[in-house]
Amino acid sequence: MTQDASLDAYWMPFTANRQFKKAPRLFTKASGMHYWTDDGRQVLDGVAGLWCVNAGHARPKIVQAIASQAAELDYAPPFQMGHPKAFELAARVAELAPAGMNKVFFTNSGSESVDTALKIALAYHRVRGEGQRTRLIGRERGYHGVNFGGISVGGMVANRKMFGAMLAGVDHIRHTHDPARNAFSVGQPQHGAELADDLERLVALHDASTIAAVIVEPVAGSTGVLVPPVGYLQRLREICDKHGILLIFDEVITGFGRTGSPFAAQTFGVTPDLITCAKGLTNGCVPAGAVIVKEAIHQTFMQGPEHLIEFFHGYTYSAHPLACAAGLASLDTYREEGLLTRAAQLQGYFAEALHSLKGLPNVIDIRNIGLVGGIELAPRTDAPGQRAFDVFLDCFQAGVLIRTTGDTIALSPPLIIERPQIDQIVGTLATAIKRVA
Ligand code: PXG
Ligand code: PLP
Repeated sequence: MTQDASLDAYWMPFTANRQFKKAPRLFTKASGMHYWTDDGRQVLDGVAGLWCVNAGHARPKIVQAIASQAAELDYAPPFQMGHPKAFELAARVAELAPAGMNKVFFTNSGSESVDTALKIALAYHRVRGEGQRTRLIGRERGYHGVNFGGISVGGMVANRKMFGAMLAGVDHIRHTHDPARNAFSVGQPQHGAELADDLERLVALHDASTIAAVIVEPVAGSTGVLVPPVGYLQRLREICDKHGILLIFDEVITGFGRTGSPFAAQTFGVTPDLITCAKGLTNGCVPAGAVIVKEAIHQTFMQGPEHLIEFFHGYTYSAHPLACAAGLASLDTYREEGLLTRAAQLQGYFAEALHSLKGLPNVIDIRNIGLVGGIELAPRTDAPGQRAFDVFLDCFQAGVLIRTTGDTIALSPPLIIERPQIDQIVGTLATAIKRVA
């Protein structure tokens, strides 16, 4: 098949461009749990767009809020100026966050939230007179977006290897994936809390006095849905406290209800010092992200002459009026429909459906928490990722959108999903997995 010339100019992100343009997959409409393709086929959304459309698509209240906001106040400069909805949204986000985390810095994406959080951590230590704490610690297999800070602390080799030295002074603790002990765990795996002690190894190597912060995803998403072992995050918190290291939870995927609470911090009962979020903040409708910060950290910055800028950072589009309007309407929708805790109610049914795939050809692990699931397939010899991608194509043809990363199939449906739709996703997947050799 030759390529359609009208598709030429767009260099697509994280896409096999040449392959895609020979057989394009285009969505032209969305509503509720569904997309429609350009050839009019309905596709059930098993991934909430890209882990972001938590209340489902084209929700009237959100659509209306964005439209009215565009007409009323299209843009307001965020530096030395404000607009009411920015303050309102910050307060609403703070209300949802764990107690004591009540300051909110706005960005436009998860990647920007991550780089913002890392900068807050560095500046915080410097303001407190511990400017030698410059080291940032990530985790193997972590995904923290694509900006230089995020790929430096990130732990996915394909996202790092092309980009030189990245940030200096970064190290990584081990990942928690341990299929030998934990394969097919339902919910949190039992084994691996001790992997948090790997941070002690880095403290012994670098000395705690050089370490500013540790960043982890409470549930790793992009790398294939890795659920934290029981006790792991608690132990990480204890070690950070012991050494004065800030703990950053990257909740870009887990934020806004994915694991059954507003934030995964609440699901797992561990409060970090900073939370990065994006995606569900605006139900994916307008690009936006945020960093939620503990009161005491923010307070540390609020000293010196009052006419001075406390933190030299921000984006032209921080707290964009359209994003704030979309954010407020999204939070209203989540609240009215109980969506931020709905995953807790559905997770038993979801888990049972997912784990029914155990025993199908090539299925080597199944992982789940809340309304997120990972089904790992054995890679084909010499063609890693291809088997899962073929399953993705098969499901797409059969009217279900899933996501693959390597040979793991990831599911994270909109939180409005109903049980028959869970059955449809898992049934379609089962057929595809059996068909794809
Ligand atoms: N941190 C985490 C934990 C994420 O999951 C980002 C940061 C970056 O967010 P932005 O908005 O800059 O994309 C993410 C994003 C996938 C996939 O393949 C996951 C994400 C983005 C794109 C693809 O599963 N997560
Ligand atoms: N590059 C140039 C030349 C700029 O003037 C600006 C912002 O004014 C930026 C980059 C950063 O853009 P943003 O604030 O949208 O991140």
